[in-house]
Amino acid sequence: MAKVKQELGDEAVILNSRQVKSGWFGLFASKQVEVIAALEKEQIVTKPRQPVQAQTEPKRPVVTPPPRVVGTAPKLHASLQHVESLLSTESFADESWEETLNELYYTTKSVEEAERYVYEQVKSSFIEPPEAKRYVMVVGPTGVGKTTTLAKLAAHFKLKEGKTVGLITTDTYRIAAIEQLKTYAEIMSIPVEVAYDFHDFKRAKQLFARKDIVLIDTAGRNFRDPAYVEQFHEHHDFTETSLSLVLSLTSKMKDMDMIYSQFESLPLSSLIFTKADETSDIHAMYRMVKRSGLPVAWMTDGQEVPDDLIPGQADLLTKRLFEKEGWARWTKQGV
Ligand SMILES: Nc1nc2c(ncn2[C@@H]2O[C@H](COP(=O)(O)OP(=O)(O)OP(=O)(O)O)[C@@H](O)[C@H]2O)c(=O)[nH]1
Ligand SMILES: [Mg+2]
Repeated sequence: MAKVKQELGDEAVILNSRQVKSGWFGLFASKQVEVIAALEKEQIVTKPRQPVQAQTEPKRPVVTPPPRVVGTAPKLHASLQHVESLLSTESFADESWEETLNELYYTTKSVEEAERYVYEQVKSSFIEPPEAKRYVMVVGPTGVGKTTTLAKLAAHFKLKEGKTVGLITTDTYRIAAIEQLKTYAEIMSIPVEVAYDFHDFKRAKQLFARKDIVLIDTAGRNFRDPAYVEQFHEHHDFTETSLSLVLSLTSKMKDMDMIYSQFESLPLSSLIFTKADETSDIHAMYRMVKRSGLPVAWMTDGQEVPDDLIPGQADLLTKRLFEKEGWARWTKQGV
């Protein structure tokens, strides 16, 4: 950096550096470092720097690099390091905003402008969630927080929206699962029906015929059975059912991808992300939204029923994502 600054001035940035070998067929080779540095975009200078090498070694001819390293994503200006660290995560691997960001920064010299660009890109990927249909069903793997989220939703619809609510659980594998939902329902004075099969389910729906909204809990393991999935399609009318896939933000990206593949054949209408409080990387949400093209109905950030529930509005999700990334400044500025 000192050498670069000496030649190009304080404004110079290092675009790329790599080790190069010299010598005949590797003989007498010594380690050298080739550095590509630049000033303003218009005046990119790609000049091989004096290779850094031991004093005792003879000088080697300098390797002249091509004017621009094709196929290598341009790195961002040093002032945009926090942006670069976000973009280098797996969730943003498919995006190529670096060039635009550099251009924006070189033209405006404003970190805020570059931040605003990323913020707006992320925000525009979140589709506003449609209003919940009369039946709201949650699906997803074991332990992601389906039942807890359903209890939060029951409280939300009853207390905040003043609706009449009914609960149906089709998760009958564990007695504890039924008890869990019944306990929440009792506290909120909401009726619960347990459906052991599709026949029971139909009956439960009839019992709740006069409820404004009916929330349905499911067991993740059912969806591993192709016969169940086939029946599931037959027995549910998805014109009146919002089907939400629940994903935990604490899952590894690879696992989240796999879970999504397992459920994507269902007529999903939205995603629900849970456990935002247990991870600092909530940007996986961005990747799943891009992959599925689905809106985020809700996000949850704690075990407290009914408090820890956030509506899936684009501005709230984006703000939350950047807060978690430690870009506190964004929220203060209300970018
Ligand atoms: N920290 C945190 N914990 C949560 C959140 N949502 C749910 N949990 C916890 O996650 C655990 C599992 O939640 P459940 O609601 O039972 O999950 P489930 O998907 O219904 O699980 P199964 O019915 O066993 O498939 C419980 O301890 C919940 O309190 C959240 O947003 N944040
Ligand atoms: Mg459950």
